[in-house]
Amino acid sequence: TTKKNSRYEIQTLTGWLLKQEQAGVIDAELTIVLSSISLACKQIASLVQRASISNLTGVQGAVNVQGEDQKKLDVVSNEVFSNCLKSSGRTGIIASEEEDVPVAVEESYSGNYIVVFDPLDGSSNIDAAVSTGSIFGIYSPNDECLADVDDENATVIVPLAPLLQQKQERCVVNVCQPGNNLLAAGYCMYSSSVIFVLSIGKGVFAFTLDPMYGEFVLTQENIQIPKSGKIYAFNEGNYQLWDDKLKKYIDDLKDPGPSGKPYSARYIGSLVGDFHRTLLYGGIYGYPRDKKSKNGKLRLLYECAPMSYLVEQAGGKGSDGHQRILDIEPVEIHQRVPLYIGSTEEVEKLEKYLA
Ligand code: P6P
Repeated sequence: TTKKNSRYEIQTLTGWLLKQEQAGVIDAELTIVLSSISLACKQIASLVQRASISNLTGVQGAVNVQGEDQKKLDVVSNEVFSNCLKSSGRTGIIASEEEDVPVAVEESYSGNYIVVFDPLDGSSNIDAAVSTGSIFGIYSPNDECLADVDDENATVIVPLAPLLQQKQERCVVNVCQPGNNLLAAGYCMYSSSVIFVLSIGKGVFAFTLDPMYGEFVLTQENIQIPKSGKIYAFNEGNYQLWDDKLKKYIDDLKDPGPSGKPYSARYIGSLVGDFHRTLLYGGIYGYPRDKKSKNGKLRLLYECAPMSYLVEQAGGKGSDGHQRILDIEPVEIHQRVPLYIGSTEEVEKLEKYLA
C-alpha cells in the first residue's frame, strides 16, 4: 500500500532513482542505465498506443513516410531499447530476444553493465490492443580478461568497452549468469495504463506514466504479493500435452471443495499482463513444458529470471517446478525453461504435485 502523497508530493521515477543513488543503494552508472531504460519504455509505449494509426500511414505498399520499409513493431522496439542503452554510455553488452547473439556496445565508456531484455513481449497481441510489455534485467560485467580468449568455456567473447580494448585485451564476458546475480530487474506494461515496475534489490516499486507530462510517477511502494490467491493463469489449450501430475494439479484447482468456490482462470496470453495481475491479486502463472516444447516456451535469461527476481522481492516464488529459477545457470542465451510463478503457497502447492 502507498501512503497517500499530498497533491504536490509526486515522486517521479527520475527523482526516486536519484534518491536511491544518494542513499548508496545504486551507483551513478546504474542510475543512468535505468533512466535510459525508462526512456525506451516511454518511446515504446507511444509506438504501441499508435500502432494501428502508424500502420495506416504505412499501408501504401508498406512504406513509411521516410520511404523506409515498414518495420514490425517488435523490431522497432528492439532498436529503441538498444539505442537508448547505447546512448547511456554505461552499457557494455546487450542481449535481446531480437538478437541472435549478445552485442558489444562500442559507445560504452564506463559502467559496462550487461542488460538483457525482451523489448516487446506478447507483440502478437498488439493488433487487438491487448496488454504487452518490455522485460529487462541488469547484471554486472563479471568480465575475466583472459590471456587466452579461445578458452573453450567462453560463452561469449566480445571486445568489451573501448577502455578495456585500449589494453589490447579481448575479454570473455559471461552474459549467461544465473538470476541470483541480477542487480536490478523490471518490466513496463503497456495496458490501460503504462506501468513501470522495478526492483533494485530492496523491494518492488511501481510507477505509472502520467501522460500529462510524460513522466513515470510513483504509485506503489514495496509491493507484496498475497501469500495465496485462487487465480490460475495457464493456457489450458495445451492440457492434453501436459504430464499427468500437472493435469491432476489443474483438475484439483477446479474442485469447488468445502468453500464451494473453485479457482478462477485468467489468461491474457501476455506474460507481463498475467504477471502484473498475479503480483497484485495473488495466484499463479504457469507455462509448463509439454510434449511439443520439452522446456516450455519462455526464455530463462530475459523473461523468467527477471520476473522471478521481482516476485521474490515481493515475497513470492519463481520455480521451474522443481528448483528456484534464480538458481538456474543458463548455458545458452535463448534457453527456455518451464515457469511457475506467483504466490508462495500456490507455487509450493504445485511443486508438491510435480514432485
Ligand atoms: P501461448 C507471448 O508470446 C508469450 O511469450 C508470453 O508473453 C505469453 O505468456 C505466452 O507467450 C503465451 O503463449 O502459447 O499461451 O500463446
